Amino acid sequence: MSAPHMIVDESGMTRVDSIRNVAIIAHVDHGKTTLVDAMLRQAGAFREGAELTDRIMDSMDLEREKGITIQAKNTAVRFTRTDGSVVKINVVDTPGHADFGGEVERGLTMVDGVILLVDASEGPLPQTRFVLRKAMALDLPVILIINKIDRADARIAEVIDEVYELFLDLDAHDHQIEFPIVYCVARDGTATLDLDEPGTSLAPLFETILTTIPAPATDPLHPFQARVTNLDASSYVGRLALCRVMHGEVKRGQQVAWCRLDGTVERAKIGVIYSTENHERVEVDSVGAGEIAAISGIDEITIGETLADLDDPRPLEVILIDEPSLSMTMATNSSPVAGVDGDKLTARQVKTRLDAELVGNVSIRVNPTERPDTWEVMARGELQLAVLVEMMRREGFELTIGKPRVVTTMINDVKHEPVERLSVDVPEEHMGAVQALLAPRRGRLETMSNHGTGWVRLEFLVPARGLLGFRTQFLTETRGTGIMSHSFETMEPWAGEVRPRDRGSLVADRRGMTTAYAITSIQERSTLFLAPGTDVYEGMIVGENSRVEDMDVNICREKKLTNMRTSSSDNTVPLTPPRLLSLEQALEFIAEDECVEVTPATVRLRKVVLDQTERAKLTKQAKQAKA
Ligand SMILES: Nc1nc2c(ncn2[C@@H]2O[C@H](COP(=O)(O)OP(=O)(O)OP(=O)(O)O)[C@@H](O)[C@H]2O)c(=O)[nH]1
Ligand SMILES: [Mg+2]
Repeated sequence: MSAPHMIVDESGMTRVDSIRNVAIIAHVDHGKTTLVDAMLRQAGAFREGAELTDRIMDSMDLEREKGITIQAKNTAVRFTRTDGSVVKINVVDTPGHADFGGEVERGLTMVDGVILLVDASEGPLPQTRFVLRKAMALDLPVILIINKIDRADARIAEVIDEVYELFLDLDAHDHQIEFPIVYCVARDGTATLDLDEPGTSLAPLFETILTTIPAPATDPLHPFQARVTNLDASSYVGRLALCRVMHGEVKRGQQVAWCRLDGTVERAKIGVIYSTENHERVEVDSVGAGEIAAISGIDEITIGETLADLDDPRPLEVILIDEPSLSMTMATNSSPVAGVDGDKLTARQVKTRLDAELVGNVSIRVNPTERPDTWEVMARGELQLAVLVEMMRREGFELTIGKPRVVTTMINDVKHEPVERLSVDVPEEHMGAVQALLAPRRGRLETMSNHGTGWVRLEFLVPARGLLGFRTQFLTETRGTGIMSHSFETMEPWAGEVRPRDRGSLVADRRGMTTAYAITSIQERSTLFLAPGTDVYEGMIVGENSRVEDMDVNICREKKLTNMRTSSSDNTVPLTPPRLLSLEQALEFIAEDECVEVTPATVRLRKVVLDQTERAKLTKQAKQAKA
């Protein structure tokens, strides 16, 4: 590695001019990871003829399957200036889905500026607002990229206006509004500063990064200091602390001070040091100010701690991130068919796994409950919870997951709840239906814009509670055409009652195997979640009733064998295909007294109380208590 190039700027600050640290932030799917691909390609990260995968940074299985980024990750590309000097640009790719916002907050602590990327047709959406608000709070300089300008429905000028409006809405200072704009087609790897001149490479973007994102500032007299911003594990060296070095330098094997979150300072020895080159880690002997490095050797280090000079340890302040807004219970599997296909069944195994998750996942919290086999897991949203559960079932766990609930807090003795900013795009004719859906959920219409294409965009502020289970109804009401997204906005005083699901569940009344015969008669009154030939047990939810109440059904009924054919049309009643629920949909669907059984092979919905007599008793008691 070449020696860092230091300069002293006008204000007398020393800067590491051979480095730039930048994060790419945006709403989901606007093209961040695709842009990182193109940056890597053009920086010569891949050998000639190497097989290239798309979205190379989305390396987790679930990221590839879902087509979204879940964890923030960093890459580094080298850019040669016209004078021949080389600059290393560390790029942090962040997730755009609101549930993984904690990753964005963490990513921002590593960088000196951001690329705010906005889709040329979709414009700013709730998560654009969320991430920009976070970047502005840290006063990070912004480069605006309008991406996907190749889209036939691109509306570039309008989208830029919307971005300016967003900045004003977030009370931006003058210097924050003076951002450069780069127009890109990330998929083709092109960028231009002038729409009349189509781009041919990303060079204009690299140039803009060098001029807009300040080189890392450092104090040459300050003792060594590095902030731990992320954790990773390596099978060779164990836990890795991802650090942003603020001042000084650190060498392999060096003794340092480890300033812990609890305020204590311990002596520690640096193991191996890795620096990022392209999308890979390479071992280096030392790292200096401004760099992002992965350091091994300290097995219990966690996010937010500081590595510092042994003789003059100065801890950095701990960066707080938003609290989780949703919680659910996670317990061992208590269904009658527990243990059939999983191999991690005990409370101790669940606890150990949750503890491991807490170490690297800063936006999750886990609390004990009064039951030794049950925990309360708190996260930013349903998808984040579902991703954790999905990872665990793939590892062999069997679990019982309770209904997600919003997390409330007391502010000045008043109960407050999280409120989300919801944006929906729907064909004009469905506008009324969407408003009708949101009214009982206490949604307040904030803005409405009509792009003159037959589609409207509505923005609401809705208590997070009101959005639980909303997506399914929204898709039904808009005939599957509507697009929605939401992101945390603020805490507000409790809004009062929100109307729950207006349909009950169909519940199996015995253990057995479902039959086509029983299903044909039940399907007229309901939507079924499973096909004939499925094993069920008493208390398992098999479908959605068309009425508000739950209904116990015998879905295993066999046709009575008689000598006479009762009807010639016996086998002609067609079976409606079942609505198979994904884990997320199952979590959305369940009511207060229901839960989801998750095993490596299946997702089943069930009543918390399985026995129908006992359940009927409880329902009656609840009714009496209400009256
Ligand atoms: N037409 C067009 N499509 C693009 C362009 N850039 C990206 N896409 C497509 O947009 C989709 C989303 O791209 P990603 O790069 O995964 O988006 P992302 O912002 O990383 O998404 P998250 O990480 O989940 O927030 C992919 O299907 C890309 O192929 C572009 O310049 N033009
Ligand atoms: Mg991505």
